[in-house]
Amino acid sequence: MPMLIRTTSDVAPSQITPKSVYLRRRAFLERAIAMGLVLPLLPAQALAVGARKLSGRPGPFSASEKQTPYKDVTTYNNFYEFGTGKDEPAIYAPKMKTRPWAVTVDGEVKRGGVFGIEDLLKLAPMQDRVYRHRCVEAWSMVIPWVGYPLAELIKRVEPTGRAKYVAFTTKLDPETMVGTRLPLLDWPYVEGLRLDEAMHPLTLLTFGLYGELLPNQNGAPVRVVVPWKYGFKSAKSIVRVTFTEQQPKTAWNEAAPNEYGFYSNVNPNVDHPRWSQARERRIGEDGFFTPKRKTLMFNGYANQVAELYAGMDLKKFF
Ligand SMILES: Nc1nc2c(c(=O)[nH]1)N[C@H]1C(S)=C(S)[C@@H](COP(=O)(O)O)O[C@H]1N2
Ligand SMILES: [Mo]
Repeated sequence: MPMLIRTTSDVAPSQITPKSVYLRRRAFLERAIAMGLVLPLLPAQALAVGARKLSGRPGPFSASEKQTPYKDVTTYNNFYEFGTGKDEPAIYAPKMKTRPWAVTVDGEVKRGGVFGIEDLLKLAPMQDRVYRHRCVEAWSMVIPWVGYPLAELIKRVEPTGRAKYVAFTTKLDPETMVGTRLPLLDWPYVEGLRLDEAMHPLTLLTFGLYGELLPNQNGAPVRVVVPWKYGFKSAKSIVRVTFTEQQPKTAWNEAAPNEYGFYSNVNPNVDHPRWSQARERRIGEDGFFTPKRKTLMFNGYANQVAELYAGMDLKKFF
């Protein structure tokens, strides 16, 4: 992957051009070059302007494991708003409009308000971070995300002394989100973290993957990624971030409280009532004879996060 060292402040809204416009522009440039109208000395960058590129400085905590192929990352998804099939988000989500987009920050904060997506993109320098991603369904991927710590946003909005939790609400658009016409979950999708989990430097406010803006099926234009928790804690296509004193009600916990706890830290010693969590299938390497991988405590991030849960019974607070 080319490492375009580029901070968000360099990403003007005008640079995030739809691919069609970019392709037309490139075709025009190529014709112009062929006709000798433009010197073909244009730096490679000039042709890349308008691409939906988004990459950053190399960030901390990156896993060195083999990355899951882009194709799998973008076609094997859980995004129930677009259906329960793994292939359905890639089919239906492209219709979702992600511009204009605003995220409301409210609740127990001193400087809440409405943040346009272009402002959020510029709030802090982008980082490239490769994280392991462990779904509660016992499969995993390794994904190169692009984003910055959620803590950057939290510090700017100044939570009050009463704020103990943060809730993330996903967009609800029954027009394009065909799955929300069915009562699969109590829509809109809501997830939540304890404030210290949300402030942890691993928790990423995420705008891209594989060096480009997030495809819609992966949660465009902005999602969270919390790599030591089961995937469902990482809410996609967020429109609201609410700081609360009480633990927020979250979609999966409300739907099946005995199966999906509020914490949902990856834990090979606490099985799901209907299956083991001791092992996982790594997407992209699952041949018939491929052995499953051992699931690691906190998905391998124990050194970073175990202290958040010191003294807690993780079987009780699963
Ligand atoms: N809004 C919303 N966010 C969601 C989901 C969802 O159904 N709706 N699914 C979750 C689950 S179960 C997983 S495993 C991850 C999948 O993220 P990915 O498709 O980018 O790999 O998104 C999570 N975030
Ligand atoms: Mo998941």
